[in-house]
Amino acid sequence: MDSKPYTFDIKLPGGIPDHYDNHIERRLSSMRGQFLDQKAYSERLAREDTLLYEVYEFKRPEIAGELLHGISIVHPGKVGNEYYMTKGHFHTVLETAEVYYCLQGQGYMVMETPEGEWSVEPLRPGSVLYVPPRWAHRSVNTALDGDLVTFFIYPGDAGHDYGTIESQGYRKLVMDTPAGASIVDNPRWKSPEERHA
Ligand code: PAN
Ligand code: ZN
Repeated sequence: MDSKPYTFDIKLPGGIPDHYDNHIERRLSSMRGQFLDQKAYSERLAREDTLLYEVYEFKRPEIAGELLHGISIVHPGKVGNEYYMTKGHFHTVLETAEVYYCLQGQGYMVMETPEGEWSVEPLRPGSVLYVPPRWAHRSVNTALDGDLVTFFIYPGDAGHDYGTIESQGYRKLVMDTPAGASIVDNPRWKSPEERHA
C-alpha cells in the first residue's frame, strides 16, 4: 500500500470526504434485534429496508502503528421511539481506544465496559470524544431534522467485535420521550452475572 502522506477535505454541511476508499451502507435489515420496539422494527422492515447510517473509510493496513480513520454519518429518524443509531461494538483488541470529532448534528455516544459500567456523552459540532480502551461505543442521532456527522480515528489492529453487543444489548438506550431525548434503562440488557449464569 502507498505510504505517502495524503490529505482529504470534508465539506460541510454534508460530511462526505472529497475522496475515500470504501463506502459502507448500513440498513435496517442489519440491525435485527437491536431496537427495543420489535413490532415497529418488523413493520418498518416489511415496508422498506431503510438506510440508517453510512461510513466513508480510508484503507490502511490493519496493523499496530497504523491509524484507521473516516467519516460516520447517522441519518435522522426513529424506530418506534428509539433514534437511529449505529450497531456499536467493542474492539476485538479490547485495549484499544478511539477518538471521535463531531462535525455536524447532535446526538450521543453510548458506551459501556464488559463489566457493565456505562457512560453517555453528548455529541455537538466541535465536540471531541475520547473513547478509552475497553469501552464499547454506539453513536445515536437525536436530531430528527439532520445527519449526525463524526470523524473517527482508531488503531489499525483494533478490529471489531459486534457479536457481544448483538447478544447482550447496551445497558442504556436513547429514546424520544415527552421530555425530549432521554437516556433510559434497556429492559432487555443482561448484566455480566446474568450472562454467565
Ligand atoms: C467507527 C464505526 C462507525 C460505524 O468507525 O465503525 O461509526 O459504526 P459500527 O461499526 O458500530 O457499525 C468505529 O468506531 N470504528 O472502530
Ligand atoms: Zn470503534
